[in-house]
Amino acid sequence: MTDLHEISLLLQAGKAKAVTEAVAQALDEGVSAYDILEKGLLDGMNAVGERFKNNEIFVPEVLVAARAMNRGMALLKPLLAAEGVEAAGRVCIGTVQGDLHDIGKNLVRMMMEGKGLEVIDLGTDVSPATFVQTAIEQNCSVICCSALLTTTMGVMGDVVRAAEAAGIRDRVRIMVGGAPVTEAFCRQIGADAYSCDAASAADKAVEFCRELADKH
Ligand code: B1M
Repeated sequence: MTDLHEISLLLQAGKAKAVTEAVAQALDEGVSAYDILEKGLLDGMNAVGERFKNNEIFVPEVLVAARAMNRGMALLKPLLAAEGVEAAGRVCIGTVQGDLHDIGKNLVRMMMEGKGLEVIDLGTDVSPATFVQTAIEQNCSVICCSALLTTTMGVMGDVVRAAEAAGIRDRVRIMVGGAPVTEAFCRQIGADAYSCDAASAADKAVEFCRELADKH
């Protein structure tokens, strides 16, 4: 019988092939996709997120763990849909217009997926209109903006204004992050939350999704 904690440990070690094999074996043995997700993959990714937050591991380790997570998830996704497991919420994420840095944004996306969120990745160089249009059309609870340049971080303020102009400000939370972004900047532009790292961003997004689900 596959030990689900073993899947968590394999994921933390970034062993993508071994994770895929262990997930396939657990499914063969009749373990539910939900249990494999919760007690194996998400448990592992939560541990990775905590260690990353505490500076015990760094970007390369997170990326290999996230790759292992994605491989395992690929086997589970169709089954989870069939089991009726609902995502913890839906968010869209992108690097703002004029900015092509995406390593941090990808890490944030992976951590959010690791928390069970459905993440629509808009890529880089994303205009305020695209963020807002996606949030409306895909019914996202959170818009997540990343910026790495002092010359592009101002676009985050344009995203807030575009959301206000579209009349969705009461039902969509706007999160910002990236090396030059600060808590004070977040407040100044009227965004809802600043996170300094990927793990905190994922925690905050889950919190916002829960809050909005309770409200509506
Ligand atoms: Co660029 N670059 N770069 N670059 N680059 C910086 C950002 C820079 C600080 C380097 C420097 O001069 N010291 C500087 C910016 C200066 C400034 O604005 N003050 C700079 C510059 C100037 C430029 C160009 C203009 C250079 C040029 O062409 N003259 C150019 C701009 C291109 C463009 O975007 N239009 C450019 C290009 C590039 C590359 C293409 C070569 C490459 C990007 C590759 C890629 O991303 N695919 C690149 C890189 C790699 C860097 C550095 C070296 C590393 C950035 C990185 O990936 N960090 C960077 C210098 C540095 O930071 N040491 C630099 C690792 C990543 C994990 O961290 O993105 O901060 P970070 O993400 C963190 C948190 O910030 C947070 O979570 C992540 C994980 O904890 N986070 C969020 C991020 N987004 C979040 C969103 C959230 C919440 C948290 O909520 C929604």
